[in-house]
Amino acid sequence: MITVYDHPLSPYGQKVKIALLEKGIEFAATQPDAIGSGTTGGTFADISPRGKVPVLVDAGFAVFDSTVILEYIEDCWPEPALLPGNPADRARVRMLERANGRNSVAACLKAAQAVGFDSGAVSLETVRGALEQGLFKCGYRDHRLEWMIKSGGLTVVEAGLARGNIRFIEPFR
Ligand SMILES: N[C@@H](CCC(=O)N[C@@H](CS)C(=O)NCC(=O)O)C(=O)O
Repeated sequence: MITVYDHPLSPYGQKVKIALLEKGIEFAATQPDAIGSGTTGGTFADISPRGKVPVLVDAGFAVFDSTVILEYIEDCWPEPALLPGNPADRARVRMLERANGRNSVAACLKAAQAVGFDSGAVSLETVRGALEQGLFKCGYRDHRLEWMIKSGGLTVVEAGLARGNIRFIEPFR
């Protein structure tokens, strides 16, 4: 059995589940504890050096990063192929972000709706509340930090540093 560590609201997790569903590969999806808090530990910390979802575990072998996972899936289960043979068509597929007509996409959307996405239960206010309680700490990668500074959000970063509700990416363990 394949296990996918993910979160129903993670776009990267959707990529992986959509590929597995398209290929008809059975999997169990599970959510690591405290995702987004910067304090995920245990088995998940061992298999996800940056503490991020998704991670795919296949017979004890763990692969992280959605793009690497998609390549692994394609290598292990080449049929039905998710990429066409022609380079231009392959590039076109790689540029696609959503394909709402597919059952696989609908299944992932349903899982996201089950946790409140689209219903108002998951809103910016919810995220703000989680940030204020320290349950979620906004993670800044280099380009996010650059964007905050360029868009005039330096004071937001400073306030986050003072309140301890932002964090930077830890080096690989
Ligand atoms: N490059 C990664 C990005 C994954 C990522 O940013 N995942 C987010 C959820 S959408 C996450 O796990 N964040 C938790 C954290 O930063 O602690 C991929 O494509 O898999």
